[in-house]
Amino acid sequence: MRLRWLLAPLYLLSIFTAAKSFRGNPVLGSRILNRWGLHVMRKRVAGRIGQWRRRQLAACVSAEDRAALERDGFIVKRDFLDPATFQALRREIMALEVDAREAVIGDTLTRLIPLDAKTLPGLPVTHRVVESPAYRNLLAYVGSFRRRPRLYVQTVFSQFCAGEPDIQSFFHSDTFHPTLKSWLFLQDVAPDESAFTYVPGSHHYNRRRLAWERRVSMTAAQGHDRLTAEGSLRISEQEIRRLGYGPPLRLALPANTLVVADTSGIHARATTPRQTVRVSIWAYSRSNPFLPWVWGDLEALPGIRGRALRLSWAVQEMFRRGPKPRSSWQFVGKRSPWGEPSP
Ligand SMILES: O=C(O)CCC(=O)C(=O)O
Ligand SMILES: [Fe+2]
Repeated sequence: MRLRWLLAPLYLLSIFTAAKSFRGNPVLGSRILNRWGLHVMRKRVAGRIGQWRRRQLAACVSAEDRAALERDGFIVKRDFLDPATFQALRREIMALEVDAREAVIGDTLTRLIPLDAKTLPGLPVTHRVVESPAYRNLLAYVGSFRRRPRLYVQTVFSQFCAGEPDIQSFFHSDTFHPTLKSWLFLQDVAPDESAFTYVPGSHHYNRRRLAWERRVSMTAAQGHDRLTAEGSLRISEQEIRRLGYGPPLRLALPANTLVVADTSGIHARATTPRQTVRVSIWAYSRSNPFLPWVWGDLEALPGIRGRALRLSWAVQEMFRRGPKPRSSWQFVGKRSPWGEPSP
């Protein structure tokens, strides 16, 4: 209890950061403050500042891409790379065999291989693609920051084992402010496979959405839904309709399609009845959403550049106590993106 009081100033200050856990922070999770509108106010202010940052970056993408993001909350670029570059990139990724991290969440195993200062120098085509203005400008615009995204080869093995559906397969918003995730699919994703699914327009909030968020935020800290308690509000399809949004769109897309999404909108990973493998170059970026500028990337500093991800993983490992359940992220030794996981 005393510790909570000592931490009170930090809890208060985190109102002005990307902190999102209702359960982990008694200020953000306070029923009274959220009844008065704390959560909704953070969403509105961060949304406005995010729009302003995006306007600063508007010149780096086409009018068509800006219109797609505004309308849908995501941008889809089919045939993103020319065929020869795509094949060369795919060959490089297929031949990778390096230290990977895995987690089994519900019935799904996800493997992550970082694309960073350790792996990228051995992957010249991939390196060129992920540093290219065509790629980085789209990510910067949707993410509303000129920052180095965290990059990985992500492999999703659906129906890897018997279990509950993967938590990613329930509709949710990742966080309260504009934020970026992107997938460059390295193989086709068929309509009955684990396609990324998004509710078009749900990155915009209307009055009903704000009223719903206010209601949920009041009890999220005590509620039994872990995702919601951690600040990624889960929502049912019925509720999505009630808030006035249209039907979810399953993005079943051919290889060499780039999807760049604002995952503050409502989305999920489609469930599939089959064992499937989905490999993509996955990018993720999140910054303090209240910053009124797009620059200032600490992760681009010499010495940290391209190493931030492994540093943060090393810190996580340092603080980890006790046995690691398979549901938590851990290094599993050398893996290749398409390699069969161990049972
Ligand atoms: O992998 C997907 O299709 C979506 C998963 C998801 O919800 C996320 O990464 O935030
Ligand atoms: Fe998500």
